[in-house]
Amino acid sequence: MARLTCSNLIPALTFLPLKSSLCRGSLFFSESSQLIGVLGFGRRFSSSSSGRISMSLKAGIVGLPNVGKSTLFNAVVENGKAQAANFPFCTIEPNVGTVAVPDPRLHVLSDLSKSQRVVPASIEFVDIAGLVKGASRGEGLGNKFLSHIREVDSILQVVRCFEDNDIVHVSGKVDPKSDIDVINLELVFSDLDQIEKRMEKLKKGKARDSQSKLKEEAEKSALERIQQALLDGNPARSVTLTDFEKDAVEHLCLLTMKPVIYVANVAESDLAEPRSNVHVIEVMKLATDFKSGLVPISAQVESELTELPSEERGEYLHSLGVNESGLGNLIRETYNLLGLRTYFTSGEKETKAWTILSGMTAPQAAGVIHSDFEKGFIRAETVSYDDFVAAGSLAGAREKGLLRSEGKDYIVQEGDVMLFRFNV
Ligand SMILES: Nc1nc2c(ncn2[C@@H]2O[C@H](COP(=O)(O)OP(=O)(O)OP(=O)(O)O)[C@@H](O)[C@H]2O)c(=O)[nH]1
Ligand SMILES: [Mg+2]
Repeated sequence: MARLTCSNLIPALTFLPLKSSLCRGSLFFSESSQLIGVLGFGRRFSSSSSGRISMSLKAGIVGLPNVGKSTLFNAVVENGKAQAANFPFCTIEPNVGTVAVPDPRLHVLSDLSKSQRVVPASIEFVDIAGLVKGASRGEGLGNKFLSHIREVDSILQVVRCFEDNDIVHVSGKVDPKSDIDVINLELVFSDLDQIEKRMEKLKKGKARDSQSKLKEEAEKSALERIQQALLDGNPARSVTLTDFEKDAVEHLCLLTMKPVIYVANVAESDLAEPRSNVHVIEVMKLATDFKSGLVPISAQVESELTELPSEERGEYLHSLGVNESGLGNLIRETYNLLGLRTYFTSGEKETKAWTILSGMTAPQAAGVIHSDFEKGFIRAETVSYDDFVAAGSLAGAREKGLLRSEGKDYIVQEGDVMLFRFNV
């Protein structure tokens, strides 16, 4: 099962801040003691390999100072108000905002079900202060900055690929490879430092029972291999670990364990053909070597788009030679990078996208709506998105024999439309 790290730093049971009304669930159908479906509950979560669900899904925007991180944050987060200005270390405290994941299937389902409202899946973006060489030793905003990165589940590394003599570059020239090296090296140094401290503690071996001893041994063995990988210049995520080892090292929240997407911030003139920019080609090569994603974007254009009335946005994009804004792509890539999947509930009250981790069973997926759904799970009436659309409704799917009654071991598939039966 996909794993997300460090969310245990976030207090349990944080409700989605999209709408305050989401904090209260409403049961919409009851059949003797069985309740079917709940609308309105929203929870953020992540999961360890044990299947235990904890809260939060955060993508951290990281990079050198003055490369466009806050500009991107303001574009991606509705009503984003981070200060973005032409001087390094403009951002000190992190800016946090929630972003809806665009999904055209939601509107199709909502039209078919005549839903009163549509609730998309969401992820949280965190705009973090710029990082410079020596940060792991306290340079620039140093260690404080690094602790903010520890709290996120994935990293969006913004790399400056636009030339503009008016915008200060902290090292004096646009050089993506050198910029990426600086960031990655600081993350590696910070992890090495943490591993060294942890190894010292583990040497003292405080485990009392055999189970704890086993875990300590697993942690030690994993950390030795990670340390070697880091010394060879490779990230912690490149090391193959067993689920038990992953669990054992999870509490360290290693920075290079987090998945990365490189966001190539290009000039508006490069938007139509980003590959014509040599800097983008360079970032592309590195992203392939590091088995990471790449999304070219113009933070400047995206932020200008948010200032325009929606009817003028298409025309502006057209004038730049592109059909759509790059934000949807960035959000979807981030969602995929986190190993997330979507299932839907759809009824007259609302159509809603629920976020789960790849590999979750039906009761675990039900638990995302409410823990009672997981505890009292009986079965899940399930139909694929395509079959739902073909049949026009859940009732239509039932008539055509397309509605399946799935049990506790069913692995929820991307796009399933579900109705849970459970005992409370
Ligand atoms: N020409 C151009 N300027 C940009 C682009 N993106 C950002 N800028 C400018 O670069 C400057 C810095 O942008 P910010 O978004 O504040 O950069 P940051 O990475 O958040 O900087 P720190 O918070 O200091 O680390 C601002 O003046 C932006 O207008 C871009 O795509 N093209
Ligand atoms: Mg900033």
